[in-house]
Amino acid sequence: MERILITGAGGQLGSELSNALAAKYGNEAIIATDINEKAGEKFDYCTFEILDVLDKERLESLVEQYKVTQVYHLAAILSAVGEKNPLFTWKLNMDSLLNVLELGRMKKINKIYWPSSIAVFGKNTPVDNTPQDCVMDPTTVYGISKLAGERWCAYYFEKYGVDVRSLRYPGLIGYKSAAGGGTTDYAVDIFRAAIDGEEFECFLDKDMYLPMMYMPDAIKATLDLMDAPKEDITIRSSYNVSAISFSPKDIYKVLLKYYPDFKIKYNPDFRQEIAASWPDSIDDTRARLDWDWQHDYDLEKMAKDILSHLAPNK
Ligand code: AKB
Repeated sequence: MERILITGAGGQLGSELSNALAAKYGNEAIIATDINEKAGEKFDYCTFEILDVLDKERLESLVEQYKVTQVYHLAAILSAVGEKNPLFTWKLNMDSLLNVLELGRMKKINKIYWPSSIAVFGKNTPVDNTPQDCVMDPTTVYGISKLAGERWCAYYFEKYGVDVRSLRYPGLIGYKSAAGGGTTDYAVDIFRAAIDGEEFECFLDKDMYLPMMYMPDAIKATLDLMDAPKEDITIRSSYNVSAISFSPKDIYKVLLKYYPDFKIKYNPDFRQEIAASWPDSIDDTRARLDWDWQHDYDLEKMAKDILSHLAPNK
């Protein structure tokens, strides 16, 4: 029986991925962990443990206690927040990944999932249809940690045979939990403002195109990658995956169809510079060839789905 430990389970991706993994493997298979005790409120359906991912001994003892077979290591500090404390971001993002990879090397777990990001790309990366392999010169500490992490994943696979798999997520858009600390988060927050009838202040320029993905597609990509036969996985650093690309102006136009009085004002801050260093769109041919990746949601379909689930707060 699989026993799956998820770090950072209380986060935007973690809460939905934990649910999807519970639906697939059964509630008793899931050990959701988070540093934040309050996150436990989301996990009445499965085991929940407090875990600081820098605490290597506790991580190892949880793995032994619950006979864990797979770790989904999601805990990380994202791009915008990471710039406020670069050294701690590096420490948290890198040391925690190495703690998990070491469990793989010691054969204490069989499989690892670790997310990378489009933040691995930089100013000299081709902007359109960014290839899997190209110049990568990230400008944020988050991006640097993801690029180094990708190399560590490939290293642990090649040297020690650790079955670690990874995706370079675009901006992820969900409505079930708040986003936390990313440059792409405006595309999550704009829905709440539209529904609540508030003017939205956008921290990116109106024409700032970025690759994005609706959460159900991100969950599907993750589960498909983890299910793929080992021999089909030809990339052990991290796969490009893509779904949609849009700008703040594009998403605003879609929301106007539902809320004709919705107002937006553009007030770009330091996140605009981060976004400008990232690609507009991603070439994910390898994911499509290796494990049949296909996305389901475009911008219109995503917006319709999100708005059908959200109600005004007031
Ligand atoms: C961020 O904006 O930092 C993240 C990401 C693209 O990895 N959403």
